[in-house]
Amino acid sequence: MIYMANTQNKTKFLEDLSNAVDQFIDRSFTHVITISHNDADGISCLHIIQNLLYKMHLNYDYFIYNRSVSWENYLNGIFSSRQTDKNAFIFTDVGSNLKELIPIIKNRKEIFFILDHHEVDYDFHTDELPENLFFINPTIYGYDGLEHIAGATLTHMFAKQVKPSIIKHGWLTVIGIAGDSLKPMDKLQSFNREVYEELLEEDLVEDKEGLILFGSMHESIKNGLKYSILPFLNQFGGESDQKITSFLDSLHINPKSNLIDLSQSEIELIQEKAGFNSFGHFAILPHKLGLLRFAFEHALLLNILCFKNISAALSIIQLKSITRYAKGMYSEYIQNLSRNLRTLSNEIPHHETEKAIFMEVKGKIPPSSWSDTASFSAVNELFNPRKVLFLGGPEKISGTIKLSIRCSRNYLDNNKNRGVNKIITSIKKELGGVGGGHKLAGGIRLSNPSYNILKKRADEFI
Ligand SMILES: [Mn+2]
Repeated sequence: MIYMANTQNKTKFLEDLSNAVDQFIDRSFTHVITISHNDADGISCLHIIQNLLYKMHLNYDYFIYNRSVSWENYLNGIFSSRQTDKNAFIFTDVGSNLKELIPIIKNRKEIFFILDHHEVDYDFHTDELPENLFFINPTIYGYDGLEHIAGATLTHMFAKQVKPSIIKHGWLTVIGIAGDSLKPMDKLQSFNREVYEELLEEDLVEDKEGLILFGSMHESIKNGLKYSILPFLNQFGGESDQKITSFLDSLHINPKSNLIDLSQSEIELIQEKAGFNSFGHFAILPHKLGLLRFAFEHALLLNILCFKNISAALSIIQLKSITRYAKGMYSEYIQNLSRNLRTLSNEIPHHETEKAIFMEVKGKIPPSSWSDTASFSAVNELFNPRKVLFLGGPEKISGTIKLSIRCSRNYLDNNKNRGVNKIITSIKKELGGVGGGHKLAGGIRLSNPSYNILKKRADEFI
């Protein structure tokens, strides 16, 4: 049968999960290779699996995959010439590129476990799955990988079923959830919510409520307002200290007080006078200190480090407090991002069609920041959330036009889930170019003439 479920089938999903767990236990492997994604969710998955394998006294190696090369090239660098079904591969959060992976796996003797929450890249038949592959992906049973289940949530469920004591490492799961969902904890749904509540009951994480200024929860209220990236506050984000200090002075609130120590009445006063509403729940990792206590900020730090220095990302998740190096990276990132979001929110669309907004930001925002600026302007709905955002400009090295393409959740709900990846596919079909992505985010490089056609006829591709 073809899996293209629109209604959720929890029973079937849990059956797949249990089957994979049984196989993983019964086959008593001698060596395991685990491969995970280079982001906060992926690093959390990796550490959950590593803890599991350690508890099982299994030998293992691990690798990080950033999806920049094909699976074939990547795995050729890892596969051993001695193949045996006593060796297992566990892939977590690295995508479900079954079209590429099935032919590779079919020709191997090792046993593969794919734990993933990204959509499968084509309409596959379950009878196509090779016997040495156990594929667990809740999106084929109608779940949404962004809303319902993070990679770390799925990995947590798998690991806990193998060894219940793995729950002690559940704080790792919360980092994955915070990094992928980008939501206050009271907005979690489905498996993310179930697992989070279970961890709260076990006192492995703490849930607090207060003013949500993600990116800066560990800061003073002054810096919180200035450097919050979720929500990005139009009136304060990237503004001068003086403007924010005088606002807080006028409310008789000490600008230096810790954001998380504000009283209920102070929070209400700030929200009322500034005209925004961002009260909600956030997660605290009780055994960590400073910035690392805050699940969202911890996850964001991992995401930043994954791009700058992957080994720093892998080591910081094991540390109790942040290093000076990482702290520097973090502040630089957050300052740049809030400045870029300010720049962008001051601009009017440079070209607009019925369904698209084009922002040409060359010279205003550095190219290395285009992607993140586009992402956070979409999640903050800085542009009409019913349109698709194309942000970018000419890139010197490649001599092409580089575009980051984003849409909002709101957009997907109103356009039958036809998201960015599908738009990119139809652009490539007619105009060429290189690129790809997911429902909410993606990117493409186009020639100048193609870009001009795209601007004129954007609505046809959307
Ligand atoms: Mn993920």
